[in-house]
Amino acid sequence: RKSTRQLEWTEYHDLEEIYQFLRDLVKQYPDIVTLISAGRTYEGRDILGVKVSYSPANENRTAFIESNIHAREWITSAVATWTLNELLTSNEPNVRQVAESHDWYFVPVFNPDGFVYTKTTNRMWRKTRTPYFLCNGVDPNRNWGYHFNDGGSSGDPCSDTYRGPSAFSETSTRTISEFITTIAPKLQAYISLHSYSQMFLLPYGFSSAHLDNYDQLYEVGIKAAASLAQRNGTEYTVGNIVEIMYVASGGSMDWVKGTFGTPITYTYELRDKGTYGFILPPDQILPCAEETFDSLITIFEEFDKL
Ligand code: ING
Ligand code: ZN
Repeated sequence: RKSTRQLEWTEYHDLEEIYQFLRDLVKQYPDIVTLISAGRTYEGRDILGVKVSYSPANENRTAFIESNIHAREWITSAVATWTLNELLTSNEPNVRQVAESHDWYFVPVFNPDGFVYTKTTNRMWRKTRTPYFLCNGVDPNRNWGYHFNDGGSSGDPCSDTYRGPSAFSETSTRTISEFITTIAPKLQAYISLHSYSQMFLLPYGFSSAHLDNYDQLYEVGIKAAASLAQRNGTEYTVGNIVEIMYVASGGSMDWVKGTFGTPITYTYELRDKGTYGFILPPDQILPCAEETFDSLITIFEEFDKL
């Protein structure tokens, strides 16, 4: 199919290219990939994603991959789309096993309004674009309805971590949360991709307590970090959000974990550790995606044998 332009992961793409990639996958794998609308935005954009399913028997092992909830973290949607492609095309037996024994949801751009703004106007934009008084935007990872406004968020609309006037004030977080609620009973895993710092973050962002299945997540996280490091030597730290980073309440992973008790919940802070920060050069997309993918496979292999 020469007419469609495949993503190549040698450069960062804009929203329409990413959406076209999703639509093309549906055409290419009509029995396996379906297009979903996970929500919409303040500016009226659709929040597109795909469901990948090799068998209806996989329903109760559903994994959800979130990326680009923060607009400037371009590497996260690049890694997510690469991962999606790899699950569909890899010939490695262990990858096929993981890919075909789970249902997958990918929503590569959680914050389309902010993402478009980073392409047109301000590369370092983080938030949504909803106007509030003299400023624009809510931090969409401080706006979710579990321990909303319980530390590490701002009440100032001009702050980069503005939590919004109320939980789910943002059209995007509210509509995505409604979508997640429809599949939540089946969720085995919720993986959130951020950058940067090279970390595996475990719930919760409002508390340093080791809650729920912290020990299990930590143990598997260490194994995931080891398999990630094996490819290129990239080192990741594993731990509770508050303990290894900072207090941050109202995040999406906290809401999923706290509301539905989803067993596998990780937030990745992808490359690098600050040399380029959010402006990670495109020649790092592939190595970053490959090593991240190795760790994801390890996470599912480890949890599936527990
Ligand atoms: N990091 C995340 C942030 O929103 C995080 C870390 C994850 C906080 C999950 C709370 C919950 O600040 C980046 N880089 O955005
Ligand atoms: Zn982020």
